[in-house]
Amino acid sequence: MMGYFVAFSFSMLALSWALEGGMLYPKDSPSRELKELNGLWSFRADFSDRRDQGFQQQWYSRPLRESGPIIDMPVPASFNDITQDAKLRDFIGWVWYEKEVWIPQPWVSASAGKRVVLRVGSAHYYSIVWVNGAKVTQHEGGHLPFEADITKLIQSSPMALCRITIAVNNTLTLHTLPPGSIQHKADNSRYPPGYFVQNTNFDFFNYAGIHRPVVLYMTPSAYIDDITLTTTFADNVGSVNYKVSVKGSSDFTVSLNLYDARSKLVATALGLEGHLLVPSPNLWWPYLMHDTPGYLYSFEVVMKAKNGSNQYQDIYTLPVGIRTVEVTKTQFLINGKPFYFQGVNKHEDADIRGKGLDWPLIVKDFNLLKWLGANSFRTSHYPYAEEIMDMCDRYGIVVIDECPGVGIKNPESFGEKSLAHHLIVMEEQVRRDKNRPSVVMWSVANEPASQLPAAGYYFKTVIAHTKSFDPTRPVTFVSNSNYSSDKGAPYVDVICVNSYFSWYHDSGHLEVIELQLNTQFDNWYRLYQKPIIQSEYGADTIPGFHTDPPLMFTEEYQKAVLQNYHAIFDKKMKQNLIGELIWNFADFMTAQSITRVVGNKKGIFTRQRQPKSAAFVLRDRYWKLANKTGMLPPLPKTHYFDSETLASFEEQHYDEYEYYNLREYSCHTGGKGRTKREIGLNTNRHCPSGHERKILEKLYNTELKRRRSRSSSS
Ligand code: BDP
Repeated sequence: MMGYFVAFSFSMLALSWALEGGMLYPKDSPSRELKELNGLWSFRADFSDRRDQGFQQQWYSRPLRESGPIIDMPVPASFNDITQDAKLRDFIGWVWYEKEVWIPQPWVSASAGKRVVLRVGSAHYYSIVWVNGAKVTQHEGGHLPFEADITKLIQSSPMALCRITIAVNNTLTLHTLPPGSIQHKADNSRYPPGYFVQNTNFDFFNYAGIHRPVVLYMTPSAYIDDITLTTTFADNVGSVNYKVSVKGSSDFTVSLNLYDARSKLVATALGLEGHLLVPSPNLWWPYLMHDTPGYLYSFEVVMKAKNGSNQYQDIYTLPVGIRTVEVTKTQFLINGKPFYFQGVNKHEDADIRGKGLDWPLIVKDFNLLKWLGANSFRTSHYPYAEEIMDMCDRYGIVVIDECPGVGIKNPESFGEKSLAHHLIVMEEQVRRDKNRPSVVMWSVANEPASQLPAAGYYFKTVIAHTKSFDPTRPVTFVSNSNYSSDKGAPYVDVICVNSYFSWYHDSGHLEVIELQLNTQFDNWYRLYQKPIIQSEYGADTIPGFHTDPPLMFTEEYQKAVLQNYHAIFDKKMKQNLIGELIWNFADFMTAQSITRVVGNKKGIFTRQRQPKSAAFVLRDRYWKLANKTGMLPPLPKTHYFDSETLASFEEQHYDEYEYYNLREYSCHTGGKGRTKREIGLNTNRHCPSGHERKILEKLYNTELKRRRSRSSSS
């Protein structure tokens, strides 16, 4: 399978998907059902010397509790920080998960015409799955979903408990993504027998386990397998271009319905491929660029099939945002308008759960992004959970969708074997995220050794391959190589550069930042004439450390680094700088090292999501930028509030209001023709000021008092 890729020429690679079938996010519909398997699973790490006891003893062939001791393990979560056992925290090798579940009877009966699928949102990194002792699938790589059709298996013993066993191995080699290497330390005077460590070239803790939801879902046996949507917009008409694939029957009809956000039908069509035209569409806009960012239509596919005398219907609905993306020599255009990435880099990382999906954390992070005035993030350094990406689509948060190609440094990791795997990973990632309006660019790697001779062919191939599956989005990778020796940069659409002036170089010398940054931008632009994103910059900061003048690791130093960078950003954004992404949104865990104090502390928020001083600097900047670049949606000059709507309006617009200036206001007290008491509020957006909320409250209360005293005196 792997050899398949390298045997074909470059142009052949562009012609076909190697992956079998689609990877639609499992959801309920009138024809589909879902059973979540999140919660407690049985768990055992295989501590045997060769980590192969589980396979020798076939732990999958009977309940895990029968082959040895088990512990409870939450899913989704990394296993590393769940117990007090240091050996498990740093464990490398196979861990075994197991859950026993009942399958709903209507799913199982052979005559019911149903298909049952087991889907894992992601597991780190290599997974093998058994159901009732029979192997059903295996998958290489974390961060992306995989699934297995288990219909036949469960139909063969319909009344039995279904035992799901998943073995997961977190070992990284030179050919995995991310790459790593196992180092055996043979000196018995210094290390115990069999001692080995996992080396990696990336700066985050190598959390492992089942990180995203595991579900069983049911579809009819003739079913909608995949949907590919692209959108265009011209002359005030939007076009949703669709391609649907159906499996399980060759005798079927497909109809498509497009609904707006109020569930009003706006277009219909028939057939597997075509266009739905939407006159005067509501476009999908980024947060702070429009007053209804993240506008989504619903694309409904209704498939009716026959298999002999059996009839099936399958319904699947996908959100779709109508928007365009374009790159010029100096700009990034969304819907034809210049877009500036004022954003962050993130990690999936938190106390206790590690990289496990966690709803409270997700919602908190989106609230912080909105608070910050951030309109975008990069999924540094791997694809994030589908649930997070859904939020981006809905909130209008723009995403640079990065694959797990982080730390590709060793020449061997640029060889054919690694390349073949990288191509599959890009296919899986595009297959998963291709329909998301929030995703505006793919990033195929972070800080590879792109100065190596092999990097030229490698990135040319990976980028072309990605484009062959998605010609609608630009592709990049993030570089920290010297501009003059980077072999991959000729193939990217946007130059993304990381730099840490006054931190890793010229440590403590804030005064060099402006000059060095200016030179960096000039050099890259002169050579490539492509727009540039500062894809990382920042400084480690221990919250609560303060000095003046600023010293490294203090909150003042982090602020000063940011401000020095911002001075040049302000200049360059008038030329060809199209974005700035702070490193990092929040502190995160790393491997232990003498340069890390319980993790990387470059967050503007702590790991517990509390702001450091720099968060306020960035917040001020982002809201001002949105205001200055005209990205804030124009507020109507005057708002009228009656008593019922006032509270909810304030609630919804609270963030924006802090940054719009309220110049004058006036009260309308229900003159002729007015049935409700109203308060009018005039805004002027060019002069940020304090909290209108307070002014509104005051206005409202004064007005209330006045009316009460009037009515009691009359
Ligand atoms: C960059 C890496 C990022 C690191 C960061 C740092 O892309 O993953 O965490 O440096 O050192 O080089 O803080």
